Amino acid sequence: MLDPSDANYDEASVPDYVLPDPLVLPDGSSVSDPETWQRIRRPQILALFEEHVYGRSPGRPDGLAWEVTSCDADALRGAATRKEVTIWFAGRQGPHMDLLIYLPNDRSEPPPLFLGLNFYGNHSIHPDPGITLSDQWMRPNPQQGVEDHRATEASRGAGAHAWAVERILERGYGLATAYCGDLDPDFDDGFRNGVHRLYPTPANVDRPDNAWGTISAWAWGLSRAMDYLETDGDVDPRQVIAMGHSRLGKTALWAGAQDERFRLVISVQSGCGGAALSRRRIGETVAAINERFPHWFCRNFWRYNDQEDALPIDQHELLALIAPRGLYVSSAADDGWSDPRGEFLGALHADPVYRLLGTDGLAASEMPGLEQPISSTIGYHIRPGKHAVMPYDWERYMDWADVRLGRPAS
Ligand code: GTR
Repeated sequence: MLDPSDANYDEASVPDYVLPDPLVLPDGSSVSDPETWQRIRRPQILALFEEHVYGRSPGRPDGLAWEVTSCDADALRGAATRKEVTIWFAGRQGPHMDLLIYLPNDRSEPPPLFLGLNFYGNHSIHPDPGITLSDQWMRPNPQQGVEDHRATEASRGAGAHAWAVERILERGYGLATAYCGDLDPDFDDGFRNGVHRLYPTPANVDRPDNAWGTISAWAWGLSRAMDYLETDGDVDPRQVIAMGHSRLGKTALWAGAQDERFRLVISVQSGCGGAALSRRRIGETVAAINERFPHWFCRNFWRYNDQEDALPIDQHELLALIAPRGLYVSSAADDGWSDPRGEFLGALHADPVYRLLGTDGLAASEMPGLEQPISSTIGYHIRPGKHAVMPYDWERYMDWADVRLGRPAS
């Protein structure tokens, strides 16, 4: 099984490849106006990603319901209002997602808000003792205080380094997050748990090869959070920013591609199956990701293990599906497994679609140096260091979001 220690990181080994052109229709004619993109080409590309990569998701379920389970207007020493909302997917039983929301108390109107899934439960993002401790299954991780697949009191705040909660609030943004395992626990169980079980195939043995995988289930959850946020008068639902790191960055991109309610989308080192071009075959490859995480994508994606050139799309076209909405791709220099150059090139090759739709696209033709952020409609930065979300990253996302949302620099 190919893991990060025996992958290829040599740029010289990247094979020659030809990327599919998002602005060419199957009959060979060009897409030369926004209307043809929006009406014909965009749905075609979206359908290809559903069919060949992530699998097809259901829409909003009829049984969707929610309940605000706690609200503290004096959280974080008075800086924030903290709400917890349970979102039920099939009536008030069975799978549900617990959404944690922080809103800055220093606000005159409903603020824009970052929405992203977390890896180890809402209680992991901040030591705030008022956050309900998750009782869901967790991946084993002693550093996160996880014992026997469950969170413990030691889990509180164990992932806080990745969430600049105080800075987000100081800069006038809200934050909403939910545990990805509420939607689908991150292991291969044949899709019997999580939200997949609400949509069973006969005996779950004849799952179609385009049935939704785990990343699709997580992305679906972001849309269900959005369903709720649209009803919460304390946030501005037109200014919700989907963001995520790594596997949850792939998730944010796929959610943003499918659901045009997300105003801005931020990918943090999303790598293979995220912002990085699959055809480069460097760092994590399609075969490596499918072997290590057989549940993340749809079964059809397996056909492209070591056959990347046969893919009818590449990941720049996933990014193009977000156009003309703002998209920020960020990389880390020591994270070769995510292929930083491939992430930049994904953004660069989405640029023609962004320009067709009347935006400034990506204001760069070469990969910038370290800590030289690009702040066009497609934003990008690469910083020194490893696979992580750092305070530097958050500051750049907020600088960029301030521009995209027309807010005064904060
Ligand atoms: C790795 C995986 C990557 C990335 C990462 C993460 O093991 O190979 O695709 O998603 O996990 O989510 O942290």
